[in-house]
Amino acid sequence: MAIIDPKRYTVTAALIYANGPIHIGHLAGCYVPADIYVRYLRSNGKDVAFISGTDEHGVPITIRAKKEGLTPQQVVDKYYTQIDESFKQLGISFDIYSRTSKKIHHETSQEIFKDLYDKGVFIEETTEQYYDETAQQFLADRYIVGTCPVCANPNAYGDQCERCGSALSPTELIEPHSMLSGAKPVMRPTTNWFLPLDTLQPQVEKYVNSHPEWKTNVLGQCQSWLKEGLKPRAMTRDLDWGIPVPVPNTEGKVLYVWFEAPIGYISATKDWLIQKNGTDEGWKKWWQKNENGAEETKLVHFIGKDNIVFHCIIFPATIIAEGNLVLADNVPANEFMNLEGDKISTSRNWAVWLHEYLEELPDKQDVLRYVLTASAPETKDSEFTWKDFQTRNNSELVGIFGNFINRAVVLTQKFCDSKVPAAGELTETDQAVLDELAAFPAKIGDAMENYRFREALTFIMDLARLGNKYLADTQPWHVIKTDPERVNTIMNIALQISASLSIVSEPVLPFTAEKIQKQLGVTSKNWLDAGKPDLLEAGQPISEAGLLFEKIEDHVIEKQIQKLHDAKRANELEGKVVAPVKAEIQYDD
Ligand code: MET
Repeated sequence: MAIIDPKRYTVTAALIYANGPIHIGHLAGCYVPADIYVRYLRSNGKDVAFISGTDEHGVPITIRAKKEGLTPQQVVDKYYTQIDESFKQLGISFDIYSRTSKKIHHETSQEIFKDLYDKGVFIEETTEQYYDETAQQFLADRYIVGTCPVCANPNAYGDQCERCGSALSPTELIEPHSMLSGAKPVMRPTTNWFLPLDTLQPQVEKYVNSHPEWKTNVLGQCQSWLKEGLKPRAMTRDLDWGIPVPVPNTEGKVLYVWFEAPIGYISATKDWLIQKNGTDEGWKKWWQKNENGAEETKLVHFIGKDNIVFHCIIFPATIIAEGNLVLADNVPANEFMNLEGDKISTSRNWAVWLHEYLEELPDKQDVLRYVLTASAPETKDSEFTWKDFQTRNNSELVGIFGNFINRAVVLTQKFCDSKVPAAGELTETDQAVLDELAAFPAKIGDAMENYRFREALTFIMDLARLGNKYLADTQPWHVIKTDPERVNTIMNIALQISASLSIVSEPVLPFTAEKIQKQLGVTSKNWLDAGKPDLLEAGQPISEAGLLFEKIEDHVIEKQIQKLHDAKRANELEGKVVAPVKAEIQYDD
């Protein structure tokens, strides 16, 4: 069961591999919903730590380094900086954006590994793995190339064929050779430490089953793994990039990236405290049960669907074996967002990149946040198209939301001397609108608390619609000729709705909310103040109406679509096949 009324919230967003820039799929799947949730909690006065950072180890980093002719360190430095910067610009309000290459993370994950090792949790096992005698190293699946047994593609990888999309294991490849030296790999014994997921399965199962409130897509994946039966999984790897195994005589071995990466959330929390207070003291309250063994911290992991098994099964198994840490209360993973009818793909450059968006469409952060929330893949895969982006901006943000606030402000300037007028006697219409207004914050909040951000946004837009309808029904522009007193009441109410909108829309549209608050002089950001009929005091000045949203013209959209067509053509010329690529799903490395 979900924790009721926790003392604090630890909210994490996936530690993305620092091997490429951020695209809209990452944002819609994980980062925008996480930020909305956290902003909502903060507005409710909750004690929150919003934790994220980059995952800087594992095979994906080394592959990228090879591709770009850089060292793994150069790759992670480059992408960390870029990712951190673009998240900031989009207003993703992390308390800390850390990196798994930091000393604090190496120490924390080694400590946890050592603790489990000393408790005898791991099984030591020697297995046969492919080894490159020329390069003198064991080969990760991705480093083995050969002919696909399914479609005869001569360049299939040891984990997948990119031509036909089949998932493979290296031993299935025909004529395998090493990507590092071209040599034929040989089988060699190697010893690694395995987490006995099979023996931990009953406890993991109990944990998953105690959360029937989780999203069905998340529970579905968990159940299918559990049904198949969990198998021991190696928590160390033969690789030269990563965190050394803290056990004697283990040169050339590092911690499995999926063992240490989720621990990165804990290290990032420590990093945050160190940066804030000079010491990591106090980290336990965000990650451990209290002295009576009760969980009073609500831990929520925001991730994309490719990370479900790691956050709902493997990391919990580690936590269960460790014994002191809290388990996630919820893992509201989203499905994938597609782009213009095709799967988003980094290798095929089929994506809308955040850093490019921010540059090419400046000051439109909230438009992107809005569109990605309105069409978020909350229950199934969804689709981003530039036409939809344009329509949502022009008809919803400009036509409904911006239009309402703008009218409220402009009419106040015109009819009420740019001040909040005092309300007089209320009509039935006024009272009905104020009653409706009062009910919105709880309704929106309920959707937010239950991770239904699309629904929350629909309600927010309904509130803007309510404002538009109120102005259309009361027609202050006509009434002004006969009854200016009545106009004062109407504008007062319209401004109160606008003020509430600035609070409840803030989680989704923080830049816009800030502008509205400045225009209207709203001082409260407190969710509990939203819906009140007297949020704004009579006499308070209203400042110039700047447009909140602008119409996006066709040529802007056509340019973006053209860019995607160019990418597609370049792929065709390079002979890249348009099969969904498992390499980007990173089930395992
Ligand atoms: N690095 C992983 C990814 O990008 C996420 C790790 S979350 C602990 O899929």
